[in-house]
Amino acid sequence: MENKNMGIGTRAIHAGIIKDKQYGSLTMPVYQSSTFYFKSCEEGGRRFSGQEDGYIYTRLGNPTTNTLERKVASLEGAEAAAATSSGMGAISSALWTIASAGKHIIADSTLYGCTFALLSHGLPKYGVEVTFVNTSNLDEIKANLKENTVAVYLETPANPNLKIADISAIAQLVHGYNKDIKVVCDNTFATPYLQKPLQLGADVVVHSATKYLNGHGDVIAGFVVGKADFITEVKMSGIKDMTGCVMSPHDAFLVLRGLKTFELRMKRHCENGMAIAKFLEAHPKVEKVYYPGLEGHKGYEIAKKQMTAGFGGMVSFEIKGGKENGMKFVNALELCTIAVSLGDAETLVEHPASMTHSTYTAEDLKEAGIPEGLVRLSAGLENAEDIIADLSQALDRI
Ligand code: LCS
Repeated sequence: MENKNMGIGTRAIHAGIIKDKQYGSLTMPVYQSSTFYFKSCEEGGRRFSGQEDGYIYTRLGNPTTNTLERKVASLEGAEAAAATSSGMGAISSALWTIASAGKHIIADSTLYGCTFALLSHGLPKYGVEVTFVNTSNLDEIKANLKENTVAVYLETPANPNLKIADISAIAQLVHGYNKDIKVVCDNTFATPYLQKPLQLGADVVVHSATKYLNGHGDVIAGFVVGKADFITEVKMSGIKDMTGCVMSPHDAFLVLRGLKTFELRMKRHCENGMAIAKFLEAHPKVEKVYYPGLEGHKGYEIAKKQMTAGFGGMVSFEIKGGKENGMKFVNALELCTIAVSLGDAETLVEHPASMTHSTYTAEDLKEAGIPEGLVRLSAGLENAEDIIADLSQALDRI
């Protein structure tokens, strides 16, 4: 079933599904098989040479995984998608397909930590040059575009400070300079429920499907999404030969199941995110709230333009009194869970200065733009009043 005019809730359930003719199974079965038999050497030959469609080996394709890829491509309004075993698998497979020694990438300086590590250490080790800029400032991108630039990489909203970049303005600028440069956008925080970067002019979308797309905290998974030719290249080079980071059929099944409630979950995440952000904004013990749906947020106008159905479930905020009070607050939470990751049914909270960035000195934190009292919260699916009651009692105990 493929009808681009249907709503995202309908497509999250039906898109990509080919009805099971053998047994009439409602859900896509898990084809938990590493390999697929051929009737003859001749048939095997035709499959390997591409003369005949059909499965060969699960690293090259699998019916359960391919169903999920068609569904995610439909959600992003894209020609094709490649499923990977993690978000980092998606990002590294995409960037290794695009870049090679001697090429140049422009990346935003606010990125998920492991993406930052890939761009600052991993790729340069093999001769790829990377320049970090603030992609919210178009002049910084313009000043760094060069003849060998092959990609501009960004997250919006960005992890962890929810900085917003203007996807369509960036795509126009970059493609005006050279139409072959790929604008790559990590859409993990917004998801296609809120934002479709390809329709805004980006060339490639990457996802950590570990988060909202699966939504149940029981899978590590990722996607690369874009034009069919590029996705074929990612599958045949970036995934098949370079990273090998193929998604398992069982994980594909879990993400297919998670996506059935995608629209319902995203609506609730957004409602809870907004209610929490408003509560925190009015609280005297909170210095600052970073939520793109608040009018005071630097990127509010752009977020309103490009995030069409809400502002997401991620809220970062700064507790007055620095690291000590940040830790006191997080340790006092009873309903909210102290954990990294995001986009799950449970509200998850992390304090970068004492947890993910605990090796940073006070100076390092300042340079990375992470205040010592910063707390990152992923609004879950609980009732907003219960989450807020927990935040309130923990703030009272500081
Ligand atoms: N992109 C973003 C924006 C992320 O937040 C993450 C993981 C990744 C990519 C990588 O995806 P993975 O390989 O884990 O599926 N973010 C995490 C976080 O903020 N806490 O724990 C993981």
